[in-house]
Amino acid sequence: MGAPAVQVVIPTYNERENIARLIAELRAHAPEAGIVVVDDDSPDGTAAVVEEIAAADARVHVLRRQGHRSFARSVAEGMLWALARGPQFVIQMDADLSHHPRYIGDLLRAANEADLVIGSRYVGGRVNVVHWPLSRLILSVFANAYVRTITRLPVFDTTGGFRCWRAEALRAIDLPSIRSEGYAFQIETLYRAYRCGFRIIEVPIIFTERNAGASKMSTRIIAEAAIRPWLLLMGRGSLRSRA
Ligand SMILES: Nc1nc2c(ncn2[C@@H]2O[C@H](COP(=O)(O)OP(=O)(O)O)[C@@H](O)[C@H]2O)c(=O)[nH]1
Ligand SMILES: [Mg+2]
Repeated sequence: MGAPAVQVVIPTYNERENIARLIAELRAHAPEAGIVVVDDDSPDGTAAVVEEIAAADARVHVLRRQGHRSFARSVAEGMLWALARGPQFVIQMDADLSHHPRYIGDLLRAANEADLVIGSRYVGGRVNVVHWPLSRLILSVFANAYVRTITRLPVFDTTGGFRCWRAEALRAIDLPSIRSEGYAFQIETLYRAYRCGFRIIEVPIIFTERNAGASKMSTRIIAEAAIRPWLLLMGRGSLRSRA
């Protein structure tokens, strides 16, 4: 059994009710993929659930983080762990089944022609979000328009976390130097990929709001995501550019 060509990185915080189902769905849609769950010491025991699954599936791994909780650092650590296993592609996705594994085939197919594929809620002039309260939908649509206007990124879904990276592209954006803590990570990594001149494609997904567990979205996370585009613009001279 060689190392998996696809590694899936899943950050978790209190996803005990979702993670087993997600891994089962992943196995149905991506039987060969490696799966790395990066848990931020969830009080609900998420990591223990994954360890139990990992005992019977050698391609499932859990990274337990301790101390300072950070969505961005969790995803970055998971990605670096995945890259060290020499995959061709690294997929990032949420644990709450909002990002359904049924789309992984679409992401990987598109990845033949791209360096970064975004599973997009907002491609093609449509809003493909199910079961979100109107307030959350307005926030997200506004946030994406805001980020696009400031950064000029030619992407409709700049804040989503369902993405497939070609390993070379993910290596090139220098994950250890990412400064975000929360979901601004999505904007920062996308911006770096764009500035490096990588080919970015969006494929449509239907995003369904979680039905178990709670969202970790917070005012602090929103504030960081609002400031980050300006910081990216100010710092762009220091970024290596292939374009
Ligand atoms: N490791 C880690 N994962 C997190 C953290 N915050 C959120 N997550 C995970 O990131 C994903 C998206 O979070 P979620 O709360 O669903 O955000 P929302 O979909 O924007 O409401 C889920 O898998 C969460 O468990 C964190 O601080 N650390
Ligand atoms: Mg969610």
